[in-house]
Amino acid sequence: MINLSEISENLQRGKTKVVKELVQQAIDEGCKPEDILEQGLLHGMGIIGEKFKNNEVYVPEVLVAARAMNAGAQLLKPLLAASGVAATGKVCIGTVQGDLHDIGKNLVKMMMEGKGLEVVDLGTDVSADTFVQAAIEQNCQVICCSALLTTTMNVMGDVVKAAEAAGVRDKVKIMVGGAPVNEDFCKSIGADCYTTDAASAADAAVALCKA
Ligand code: B1M
Repeated sequence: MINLSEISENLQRGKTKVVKELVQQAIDEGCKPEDILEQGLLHGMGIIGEKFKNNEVYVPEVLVAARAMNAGAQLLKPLLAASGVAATGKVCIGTVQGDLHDIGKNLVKMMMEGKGLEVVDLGTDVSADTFVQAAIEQNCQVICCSALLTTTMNVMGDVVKAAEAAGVRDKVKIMVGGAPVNEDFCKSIGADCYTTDAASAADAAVALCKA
């Protein structure tokens, strides 16, 4: 039986091929996809994050770890989405302007799809106007903004203002999340909902679409 810490260790070393093999092995052995994600992939990414902060590893190491993380997560996607039922709403999601971090955003997207939501992925470095235009043109009930940098989180406030300026603030809900964001920040910019992680973001988006 596979030890999920092997996935974490190989992710930290950026061994994409090995990570994919181990994730597949864990799936085949019947491990819960949530456990593979939390105890394998996210655990490894968390350690890389700490080392990055302490200047023990640098951007190239983080990038290869991120690639391994995404490759492993792709294998889990159909399993995490397996509980999905008929679409319960439509949302758009992106990482805000100036910010290229997309691992968390991709996880949020995956969980939302797993709940049956239709998700329009706007990618990274998304301007406030692009979020709002996409929501209008694609008829999204919720705009989901992710930010990982203290220098970019303020773009979320611009999204709220852009929705007001476009006259759609009463028609679209705005959700925010990402490591530097919290409930107080969410309230201060006038957004509708903050959640800490991908699973609760998906639950909250479903609730907002139903409301
Ligand atoms: Co960057 N980076 N990075 N980085 N990076 C951080 C964020 C940092 C905290 C590291 C550090 O120094 N401690 C720091 C930010 C400091 C700050 O602002 N206070 C930082 C920095 C400084 C930078 C650069 C400026 C470094 C440089 O160039 N000198 C640069 C900026 C580039 C840019 O964006 N313009 C940079 C670059 C990079 C890489 C490209 C190397 C790479 C990104 C690769 C990629 O995403 N494709 C990278 C990475 C990987 C990280 C760390 C190590 C890991 C982030 C991650 O993916 N975590 C990160 C350190 C850390 O977080 N410990 C760091 C795993 C992911 C699953 O978690 O994204 O938090 P997270 O998502 C969670 C929740 O936050 C939540 O759900 C997710 C899962 O449950 N969530 C939402 C996210 N979005 C949500 C939306 C919601 C709800 C919940 O509703 C809509």
